[in-house]
Amino acid sequence: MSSLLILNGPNLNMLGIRQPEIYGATRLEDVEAACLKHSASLGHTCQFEQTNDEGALVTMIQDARGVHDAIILNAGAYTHTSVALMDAIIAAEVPTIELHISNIHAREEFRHKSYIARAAVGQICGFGTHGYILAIDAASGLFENS
Ligand code: CA2
Repeated sequence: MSSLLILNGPNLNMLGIRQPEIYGATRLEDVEAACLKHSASLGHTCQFEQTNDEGALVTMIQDARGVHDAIILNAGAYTHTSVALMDAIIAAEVPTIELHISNIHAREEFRHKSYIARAAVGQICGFGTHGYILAIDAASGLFENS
């Protein structure tokens, strides 16, 4: 059994409440339920968190070392700005999958830059909230190959 940590950054608590044309109509609590169910079906445990606080995300990534086998990170807008999150992923040495609901490469130019991408195993974006399920499958593949 492997342990997954799914981290959600700023404003993702608004999922399903505002801007459904970009982020869909599914609420974050429904995404959490689907992630816990899918992880369990693959035999993994899953902790699901959301915070608007960059420092709290850094601490959660640091604390994952030796506790979780993989991190799935939707860092929200911090993706495009945060050297601190990039450094935390590198220091934690926990394989991290970068996740975005929208296709950040098809949006405004400032969203094309990702500091997370430099430290992540890979990136999933543009598949809506189904991306969370795809990311769990990707993490599961990492466990099989390790
Ligand atoms: O597509 C993604 O998952 C993003 O990480 C979402 C971030 C955005 O800044 C990134 O460029 C791409 C924004 C999260 C805000 O989520 C909201 C959801 C519903 C309503 C308002 C904001």
